[in-house]
Amino acid sequence: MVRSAEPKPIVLFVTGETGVGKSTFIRYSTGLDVKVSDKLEACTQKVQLFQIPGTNVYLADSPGFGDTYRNDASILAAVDSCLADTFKQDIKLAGVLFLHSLLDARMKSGAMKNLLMFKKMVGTENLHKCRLITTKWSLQDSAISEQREAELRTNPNFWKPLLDRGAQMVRFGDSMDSAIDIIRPLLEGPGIVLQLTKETQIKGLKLEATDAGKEVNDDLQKVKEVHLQELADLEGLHAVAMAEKDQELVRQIREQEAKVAEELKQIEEERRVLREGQKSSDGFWGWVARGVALSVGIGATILSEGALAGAAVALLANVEAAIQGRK
Ligand SMILES: Nc1nc2c(ncn2[C@@H]2O[C@H](COP(=O)(O)OP(=O)(O)OP(=O)(O)O)[C@@H](O)[C@H]2O)c(=O)[nH]1
Ligand SMILES: [Mg+2]
Repeated sequence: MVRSAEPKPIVLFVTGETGVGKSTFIRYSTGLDVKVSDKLEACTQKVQLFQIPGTNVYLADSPGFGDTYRNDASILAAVDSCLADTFKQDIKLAGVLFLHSLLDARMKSGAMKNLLMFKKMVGTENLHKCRLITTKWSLQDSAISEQREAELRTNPNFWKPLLDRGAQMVRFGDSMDSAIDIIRPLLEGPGIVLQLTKETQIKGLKLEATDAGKEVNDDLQKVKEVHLQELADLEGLHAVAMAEKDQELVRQIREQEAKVAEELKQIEEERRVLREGQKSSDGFWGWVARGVALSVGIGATILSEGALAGAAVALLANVEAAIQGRK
């Protein structure tokens, strides 16, 4: 079996809004049976590693940030923990893949939120190692996709500033070849340390003091204020309902108050995560340090030993040969 010349793992971080096709991209890249969502709700819940079989290349699949506050702090903490451990273990982060689906006519709030978080986590100096990947080309007329692609490229609120500073825009063509073509050039050259990692690991900042953490914290604060106002309004209504002895209305108000109180509790929990971060006993790459075989069983099982996984090995072997040939 062909093995990479480098003994240490090389990792690519995969990010983007829920449902854009992160897991699908990893499925194509690795030939592994990565769980893909078929519903609207988010499928990938935590950061997971997938190895391209027979190589030392790993893809870190991460959950998308929501367009509400819900789990954003927990997601950011999980991402920080994975990247921090990658940094501490001196494992090469070869690049970041930011995926975006072309199916939506407009940039919705979820897409904008993920773009903003991407910018704050990565840092301008690392954009040359970032690929902005458009997905789902096969699901609609290519003229529509091309029009949306052009808008992403030229609009200063979307991808233009990132492209101007070194990021590259690429199309994902629903195939293993296409995925490997995107990955291949990133494997060369030195790795990067993301802004988020520099902030937490080098400057020693708490998550809440990082650029990305501040963004999440601001969102949490805004939602908290809305909920506190809601509680105040409900209290007023409650008094009226009591005066009118409207038992049914009182019951409904109490129910609503309990819901808002629960939301506020969750917001406080998310803020706690931002203050304290996420502790992982073993570290993200602990299994490598312990000498556990670089198996494909970390995130998934091989889809098909022969066809897909074999193709990945062959493609990456070509990559390695090409890199070695140039040295
Ligand atoms: N044809 C096609 N379908 C895609 C592509 N990317 C994603 N899909 C479909 O879109 C849906 C969501 O894809 P996932 O890969 O689960 O998306 P995700 O980004 O991992 O989503 P979360 O894990 O929820 O964050 C699935 O039904 C996929 O089959 C693509 O490039 N082409
Ligand atoms: Mg997923």
